[in-house]
Amino acid sequence: DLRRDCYAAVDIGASSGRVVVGFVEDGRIHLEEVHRFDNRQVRRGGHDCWDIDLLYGELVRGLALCKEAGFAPKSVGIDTWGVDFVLLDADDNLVGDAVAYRDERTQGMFEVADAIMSPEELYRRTGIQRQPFNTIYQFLALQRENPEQLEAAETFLMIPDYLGFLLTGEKALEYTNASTTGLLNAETGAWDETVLARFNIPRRLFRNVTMAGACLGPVKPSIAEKIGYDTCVVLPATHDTGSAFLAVPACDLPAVFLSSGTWSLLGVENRSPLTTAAAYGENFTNEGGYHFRYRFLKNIMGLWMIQSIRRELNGITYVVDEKAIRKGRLHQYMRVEGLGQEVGFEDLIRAADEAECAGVQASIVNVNDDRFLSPDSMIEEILEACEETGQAVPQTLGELMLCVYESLARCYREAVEGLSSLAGHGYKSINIVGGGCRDGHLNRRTAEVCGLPVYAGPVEGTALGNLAVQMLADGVFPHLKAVRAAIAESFDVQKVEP
Ligand code: LFR
Repeated sequence: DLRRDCYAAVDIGASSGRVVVGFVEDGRIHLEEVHRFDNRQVRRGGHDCWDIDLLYGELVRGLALCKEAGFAPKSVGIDTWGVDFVLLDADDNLVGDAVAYRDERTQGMFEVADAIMSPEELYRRTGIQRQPFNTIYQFLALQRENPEQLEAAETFLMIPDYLGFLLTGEKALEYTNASTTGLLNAETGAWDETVLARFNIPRRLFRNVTMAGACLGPVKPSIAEKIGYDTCVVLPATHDTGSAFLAVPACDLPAVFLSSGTWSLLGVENRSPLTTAAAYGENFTNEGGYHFRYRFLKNIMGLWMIQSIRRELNGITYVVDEKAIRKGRLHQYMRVEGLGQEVGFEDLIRAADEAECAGVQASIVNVNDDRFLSPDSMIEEILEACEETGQAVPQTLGELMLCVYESLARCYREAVEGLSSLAGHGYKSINIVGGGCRDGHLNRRTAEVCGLPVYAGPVEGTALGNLAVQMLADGVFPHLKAVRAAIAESFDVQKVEP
């Protein structure tokens, strides 16, 4: 007997993906994770790219596993990280690769862009923070390196749009993720014609955006056969951060939201975009949200630094290089006592706890320096940054981790201060959702450094937000407020006092 009154969230982040089934029983939301898989970049044509075929394979496998777990979801929603895209030709075949946002191709593109339109004007129009990986800069890189790809292309789809297209044969550009391109007008939510024209980005590639909650279409018969049931694809907030913010059961208002994963996305939800000179100066973004909300937030380097340290200690490189898989160096930090064969996150947290107990004074790095976006060695990059600023260079894993945690927490504090000064009022709490809210050390540092109580949970924030929109679309809940209340009822949220 397959359960039908349930929904599947496919949530793919830069480091892992999962398929989670959600349903409501006795007014509570229940989740069951049916599939989890790694995501990594591959080196293709001289660039770091996403392995889209692999991700699609895992997605379909996850949907098939739903059935094995006793579910035949009514609908499926897909969310991923933002900014990245594919181009399709007139026959809907891929043109070029799905280049990953950390790839170096956008280096130097700020200068190119600034000569076309001042960054202040671009911000006034789009409301999107300046980040080297924004889609607009990827387009400028493509114009230089592969103009023939732009000529051959007929369709621009973002990663979740493309995965949805593979399932249904239907094309749509969902609004929340489209806003991360830096090509939408912040006020109207439509493609900014002036930006497209001035940057010479072909208008024909872009169809009108579709709002989250819309139905993309039924899955193709061949897919239904493969997964063992009929279902349709509903568009959630396909930008993972958009989904994550939906799932925040905010306590102690006004509250700051923090989606904690590969990135730490720290901000608030606004009813209108804030594109003033002051907001530009603080480099806060106005990403499009569900139902006329704006995510006013800042990207902070986040767990990426910790994930990279761990991978490095385990001798694994993030980008799978055809020639040099597992070429990672064995580092002196491997010799730290008590570390097992494979370094886990708990080892890193313990090392930081111990250094803290020993009274180590943390060195501080600017975590948002672009040098940490994609360094060859995260460990060496951090050590170098400490050295260059005349601070103590971490000698042990504990000192290194303490440096990362303290630096992250201070960056959170600066962002909260920035939010307060822009809003003209303070905030009463920080609400953290996503995998990072399991990191007890980070929660504690955050509460202490920011001087605010931290509410940690739910862990599966992004998948929950994805499911929330599907449930709203199906009439399970009347409005977002009701879903958030149900989320608060259904999941443990841990309070950490400063
Ligand atoms: C988080 C995220 C951020 C976006 C970054 C790159 O996973 O989606 O919101 O700035 O990835 O797309």
